[in-house]
Amino acid sequence: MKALILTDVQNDFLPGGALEVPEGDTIIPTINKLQNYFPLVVATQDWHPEHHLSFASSHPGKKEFETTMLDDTEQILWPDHCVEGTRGAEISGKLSLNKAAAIFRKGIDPKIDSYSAFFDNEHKSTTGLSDYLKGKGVKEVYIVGLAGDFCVAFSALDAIREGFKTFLIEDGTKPIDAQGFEKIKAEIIKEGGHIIKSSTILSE
Ligand code: VGL
Ligand code: ZN
Repeated sequence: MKALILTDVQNDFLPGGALEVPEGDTIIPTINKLQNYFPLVVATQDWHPEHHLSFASSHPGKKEFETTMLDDTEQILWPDHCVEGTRGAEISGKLSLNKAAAIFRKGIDPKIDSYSAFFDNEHKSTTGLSDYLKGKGVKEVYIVGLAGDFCVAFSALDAIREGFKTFLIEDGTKPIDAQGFEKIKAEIIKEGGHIIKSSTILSE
């Protein structure tokens, strides 16, 4: 069984949003088409309380996109984004959600960030997504959404570790930083993941 994971297609990650991904909106028509080819579709939502520790505004003297240490993990300090209940945190109205069986929220713990759809950045707590997928007999996961170099890539790496055959659909995502994306794609391949194009699926 195959599952498609729609990662963080939220207003704040789209052009005009608080943490916009360049051309992030251009992937939405592709993602909408892809959904028809999967028996299971799930979505994720970055969902932070106000004053989340991943926000630069929570660290006086620090600027956006600088880093700091949170516990023993290096944390990039982001603009305030995807604050629970705000319009920026809403999934884009252009994304079809009719086929989505469930939405998994992450980043809820005020003190720890969570890029991956599966675990927080320190692998201390799970979102429940892995057990959910395994419970449905999923063996292969296909990942799309935003941002390619963060939540999409981290989700792919965790999916591999969780034992899923893992595919990142390259034209179903856009990165914040193109160079960082190239690096982490190489890591995904090294770990046994696959980078594919949507045409492989849409022509089936
Ligand atoms: C994301 C940075 C901070 C993402 C979420 O969805 O890729 N990136 N929070
Ligand atoms: Zn976030």
